[in-house]
Amino acid sequence: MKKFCVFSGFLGAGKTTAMMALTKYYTAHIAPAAMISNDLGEGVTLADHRLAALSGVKADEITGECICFCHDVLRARLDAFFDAGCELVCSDIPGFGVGALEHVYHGLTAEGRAFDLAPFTVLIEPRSVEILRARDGGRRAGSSRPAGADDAPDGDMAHILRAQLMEADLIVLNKTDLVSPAQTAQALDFLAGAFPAARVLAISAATGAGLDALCEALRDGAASLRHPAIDYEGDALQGEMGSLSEYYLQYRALVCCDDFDGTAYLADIAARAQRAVAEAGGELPHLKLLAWSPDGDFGKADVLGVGRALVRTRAFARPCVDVAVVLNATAKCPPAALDAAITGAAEAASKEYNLEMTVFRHDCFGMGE
Ligand SMILES: Nc1nc2c(ncn2[C@@H]2O[C@H](COP(=O)(O)OP(=O)(O)O)[C@@H](O)[C@H]2O)c(=O)[nH]1
Ligand SMILES: [Mg+2]
Repeated sequence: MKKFCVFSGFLGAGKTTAMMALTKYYTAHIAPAAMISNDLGEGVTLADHRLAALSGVKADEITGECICFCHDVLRARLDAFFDAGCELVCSDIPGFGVGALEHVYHGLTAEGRAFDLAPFTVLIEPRSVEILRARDGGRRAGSSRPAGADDAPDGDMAHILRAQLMEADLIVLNKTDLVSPAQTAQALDFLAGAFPAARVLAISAATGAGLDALCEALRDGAASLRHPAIDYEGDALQGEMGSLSEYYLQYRALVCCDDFDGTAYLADIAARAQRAVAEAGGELPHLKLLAWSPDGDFGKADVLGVGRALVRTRAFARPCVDVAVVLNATAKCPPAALDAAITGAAEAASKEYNLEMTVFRHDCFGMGE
């Protein structure tokens, strides 16, 4: 069997973490599987792929372009994995993924393909379900009103969340380890009622709960290739998408002492960036901070919003002597202000920790540009 699966979903929902967990679980219990990290930054290895590679997962990346618009590159990556014996390959979508059903699934199908498509999968975390529930304003299942035409106020990205979920064949509620079983059941109920065309299931990519059911759903299920009634060009959706900016910074930091704490350094950058974006009046749905040393040790921190606690995803096992650092962010903030906030945070923290930065890559642009 050769099967391809898109993992869509909001920033920070856990797509990369879930694809890593799925790939490992599928390979161990069903058949060889692999993952592709897709990001818009060009030329260098980005945080998600570096994380997967450091974690020992069979992984590749497509950078500089969305898989929506580079089917030749995507097909070449898939062929390489399928030729190597993989039976399932999953890929995420950069940014927010809205439109991937049309561009990737329908596009590949129209061109002809020699592999199957697994259910179009959309990840969501409990907190985002709460946003939708709060903004629902009495709208109920089966509503004929298209996404983007609801009453959600600006700023909470509810139009993007809703449009993503409308594309789903399979909705995966992730991070269930952070909520109670009753809250999980309530969130699943809401999702099943609001998006009746999709199957819903719950997992925790962190603990592995529910991965067996997810693997079975992808192995046994098929893409419906529906055409959901999403107002892709509508002002509300376009406005939300156009308000986002992408940020990339990759550098090497030379360490001057023998007790440098890489984990604290990442947390320091994260706190400064979070504060600066908040002061600029922006929102920071996802900032990824990954650093690794030549011996393969690595640390990772994630910011999932200006008002949310920093997530210390992984701590360094040892003091570092020399680290490579990748910062990737998507933010609701004009590019110049975002650039100043995050670059300023990295520079200030590096000064504080007495590190000399050698920058390899630095880029920041608005998604609406
Ligand atoms: N508690 C918890 N955290 C998770 C889970 N899945 C992902 N995360 C964390 O959520 C943050 C964002 O995850 P990531 O996979 O980078 O999200 P992506 O932007 O959708 O690819 C990271 O700090 C992850 O460690 C989960 O199942 N439980
Ligand atoms: Mg990711």
